[in-house]
Amino acid sequence: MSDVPISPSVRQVEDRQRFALGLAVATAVAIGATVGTLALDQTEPPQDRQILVRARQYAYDPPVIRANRGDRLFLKLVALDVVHGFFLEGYDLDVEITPQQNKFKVRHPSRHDDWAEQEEVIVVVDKPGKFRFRCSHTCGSLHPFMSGELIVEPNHVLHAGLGAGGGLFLGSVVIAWRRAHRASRVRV
Ligand SMILES: [Cu+2]
Repeated sequence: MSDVPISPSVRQVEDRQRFALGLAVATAVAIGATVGTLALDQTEPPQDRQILVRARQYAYDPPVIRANRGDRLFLKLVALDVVHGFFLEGYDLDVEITPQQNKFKVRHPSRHDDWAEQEEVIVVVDKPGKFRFRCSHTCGSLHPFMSGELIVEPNHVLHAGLGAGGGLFLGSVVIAWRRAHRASRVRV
């Protein structure tokens, strides 16, 4: 009778220690997987993409620009007929493009800055998603319909790695918990 209250508490302490060890291992595995994936991801650096956008009544060529998150877009814009605009939603960029000119005018609407003449505009696409670009300079009757789309793909490699890390972590927690649970039942 006298040793009965002592042995369950010792067992509980041992189980808790075992569970804590399992948890520590699981955490290490998860961190390792994530860090490993990040390191792997860095071996595929973001790309620089040279993109020529031709604007004419009432469309852009290309109508769709595709990139991956982190890429740098080196945009050159030309107008083939009349003055056009290129307002890129989500990236705070507005451009005015005049025919027969190598340079175009660039401004960042949220900064309320003046137009700056540039031969190239660099956009780092750090946000995944779909972003409309549209003509911001009235260019004719169908001007309101002149638009295109920038599609920025997320970094799938990174996402997959984080998912795998999380999955390994949860799996290891479950295994550690079941082992601790089974050990306590065996000894009863
Ligand atoms: Cu236009």
